[in-house]
Amino acid sequence: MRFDCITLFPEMFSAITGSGITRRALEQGRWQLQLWNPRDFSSDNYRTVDDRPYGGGPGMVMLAEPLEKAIAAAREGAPQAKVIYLSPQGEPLRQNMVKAMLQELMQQGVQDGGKAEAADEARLVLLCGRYEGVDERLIERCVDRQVSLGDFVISGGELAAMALIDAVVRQLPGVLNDAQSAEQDTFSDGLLECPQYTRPEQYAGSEVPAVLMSGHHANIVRWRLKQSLGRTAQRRPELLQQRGMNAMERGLLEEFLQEQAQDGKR
Ligand code: 9WO
Repeated sequence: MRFDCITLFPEMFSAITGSGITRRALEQGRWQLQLWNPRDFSSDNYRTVDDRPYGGGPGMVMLAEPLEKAIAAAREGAPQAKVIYLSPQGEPLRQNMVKAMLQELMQQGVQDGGKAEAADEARLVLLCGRYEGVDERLIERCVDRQVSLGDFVISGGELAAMALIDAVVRQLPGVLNDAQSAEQDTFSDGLLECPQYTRPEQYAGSEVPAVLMSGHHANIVRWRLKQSLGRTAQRRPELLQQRGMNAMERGLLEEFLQEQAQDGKR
């Protein structure tokens, strides 16, 4: 699987190539990164990649031509590769979208002959904007999809692109070990994570919940699900609404709320 990023700041991507799970998966050949700097595709001696916005106003807008040339270079040999523009105007990224992207990429890899070249032919192009954005005609001509991480503005698309790559790569088979399994993540079953504890047993006068020290596995599983349901109900009720609950889960949520009311009285 190959990610091609169009970026004026290729050095930033050392954040995912240089550390952690994404680095290990890269070293194992499970994914590849190609970086394309629009400056290398500009047509003047100054290597210009931006200009003032028509209609006036602050800031600069990225020129269409160097970006289109960079995108063409990124797609060479993979005409089916989709182009994603990371922007606050995009569709909100969700875990389901991450999973669908992974599926689509793995499907591309299979169609293009499996095994060796597959890692290369399953390709996603990520367009990272800077300044005030990108000439709209470039978006119309080249972008298949716009994706947003949420309703906030940052200085450019790079951090968002890296977040997207990280989210997809950690879903690849064999990237996480059993203990880290992506199936245990928040959102794998549409719920927030339960609280986590590690040593020491007492910290700043506060104890680890007794059930976690009991060694009673079934009770622990039940407690964790109850906490996840309770947290999701209180912090992200819309997630629980979408997901629904079975009778057992409704009982656990009821228990959570009663226990919380009890704790409140103490
Ligand atoms: C910059 C700017 C400067 C002066 C006046 C108005 C301005 N708006 C912007 C702006 O929104 N720039 C964006 C920076 C252009 C597209 C790339 N950038 C970006 C992507 N910021 N935030 C994102 C992003 C991407 C995905 N999810 C959340 C945020």
